[in-house]
Amino acid sequence: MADNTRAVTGAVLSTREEELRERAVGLLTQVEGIARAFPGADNVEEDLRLLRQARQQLETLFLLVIVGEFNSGKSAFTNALVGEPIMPEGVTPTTSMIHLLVYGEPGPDETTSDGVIVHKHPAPFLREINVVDTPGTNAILREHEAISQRFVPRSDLVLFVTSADRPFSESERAFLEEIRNWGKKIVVVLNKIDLLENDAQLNEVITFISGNASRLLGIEPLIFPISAKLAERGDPAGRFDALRAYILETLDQEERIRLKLLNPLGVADRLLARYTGTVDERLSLLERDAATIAQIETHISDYENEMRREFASYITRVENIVHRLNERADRFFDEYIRIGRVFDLIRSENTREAFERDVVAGTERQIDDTINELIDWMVAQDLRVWQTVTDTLDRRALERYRDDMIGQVGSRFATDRQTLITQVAREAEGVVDRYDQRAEAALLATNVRSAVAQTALAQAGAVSLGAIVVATATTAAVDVTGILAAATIAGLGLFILPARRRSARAELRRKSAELERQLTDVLRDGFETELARSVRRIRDAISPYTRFVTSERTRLEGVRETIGQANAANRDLRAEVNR
Ligand SMILES: Nc1nc2c(ncn2[C@@H]2O[C@H](COP(=O)(O)OP(=O)(O)OP(=O)(O)O)[C@@H](O)[C@H]2O)c(=O)[nH]1
Ligand SMILES: [Mg+2]
Repeated sequence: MADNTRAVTGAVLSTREEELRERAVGLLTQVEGIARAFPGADNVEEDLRLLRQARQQLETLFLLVIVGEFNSGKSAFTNALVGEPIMPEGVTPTTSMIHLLVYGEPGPDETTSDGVIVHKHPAPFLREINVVDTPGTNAILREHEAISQRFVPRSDLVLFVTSADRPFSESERAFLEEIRNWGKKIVVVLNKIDLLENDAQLNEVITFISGNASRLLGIEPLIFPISAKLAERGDPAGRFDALRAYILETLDQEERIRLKLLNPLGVADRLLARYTGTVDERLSLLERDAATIAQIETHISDYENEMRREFASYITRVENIVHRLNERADRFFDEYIRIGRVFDLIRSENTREAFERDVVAGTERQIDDTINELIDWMVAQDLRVWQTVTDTLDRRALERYRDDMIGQVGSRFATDRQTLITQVAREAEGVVDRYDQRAEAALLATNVRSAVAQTALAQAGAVSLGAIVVATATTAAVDVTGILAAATIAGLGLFILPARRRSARAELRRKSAELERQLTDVLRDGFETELARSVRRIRDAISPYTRFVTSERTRLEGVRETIGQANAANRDLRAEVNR
């Protein structure tokens, strides 16, 4: 052919085949990237090995792999196929390693790094096809089966050898299922037909095999009845010709290349299906984590709402106290700023004493008690929300067993995640255990005080909010009365007193309203700052968990998308190869 470009797989590929081969390599690279997105997961190393092999497999001769239960006659069949007694046969489990038969001058057997024994032989059959004889399945020697299992993904075509005296056993069904899951084409070799008495028995066995294959595995494989033993002796009763013709002629050059190109697609398919499962499992786990975090957020916003609602009632209480103070001050002026009291007014000491007795009264205590009550209540709420958060996290941490039962989530991811939740839960628990309500209240009081100290309300020497309020109110009163005493009365005379009283009251009312407003502002600011600090502390404590859930979800959504693209590429390529 004119467009032949490159010699691989023992054949010369057409441009189209070469292009498909390159696309298959591209797909394998893509799947490799996906595998690497699961660092530490159980199968990743093995998967990367498989993908490397699938890529190498595209460069080698067509690989025919003989599998089946121990003693079914795989080695005898291999010998008959190649036409040389290369493989030892035996009644007990005989073949214990993978044997690769390739064309070449015989020399000492080589063993590859992955434990495959390579035999070179100049048998004509091997010019176009490499043959692999495998250890039997279902032997008492379990590692034999594992070795063969691991090799299956490399095959371009699987010949499944079953023995006429025990066809289609349960272990054969299981092994066939494995092969099918790699997307392999399976051909059944029914061996030892010389043990059957007649054609009726043979037909019975064939019907039994094909019935079970389609019922249990959904496949309809070609079945070639043979006797390897007779074939080895060159006896036509071994019925080897049909099988040989199938392998060499039906599976012509083009068909072999097609099967070879399908090989990596089957591997990609299976790995992608598994990764899809892993991603889905992880995402559903993370979804429940996100629900837990959302639940905590709900607790936090409930807490904030409850705090603000309740705080408003405390504000009202403080406002009422100040309001009553102002009312008393108002009455005080009504009573004191009159001509009959002029001597008291002139001696401002007396006025101050009277003011403190009649107006201020227990205001300082009342305010301070209310503020302390507010602080205690805030501290109790803070502790309560911590307990709720701890409970929520603990419940999630305990759901581990249920989650684990759902499936293999991939060991490192699962343990990382579990460690994180447990850690965060422990930390929250630690906060609850060590919670010192008195110390928290003292801290809160200090914070409120220092917030007040930075405002216009600040009064030198006043340590509590109550003291500040009282000092402010008194100062205002003294200011007002002071004007009267020092300047007005002496300078302008008594006749203007009623007018001054009006303006003094107005001035005091203005100052009182200002005081009330400032006080509310200060309290609200202090409260909001403390509430924000409390909420931030909770969010900080759970943030490692929140960050993990958010970043893993984003990452896995990305991986899921990449898997989707790889699946689509795989489907397209398969359709193209099968065209
Ligand atoms: N009657 C009969 N015996 C056969 C036939 N093919 C193989 N045998 C015998 O069955 C036994 C097992 O043959 P092997 O070729 O070693 O079987 P195997 O599947 O390679 O076995 P393991 O390597 O142990 O998995 C030997 O004694 C063979 O002589 C056959 O067509 N007819
Ligand atoms: Mg053998």
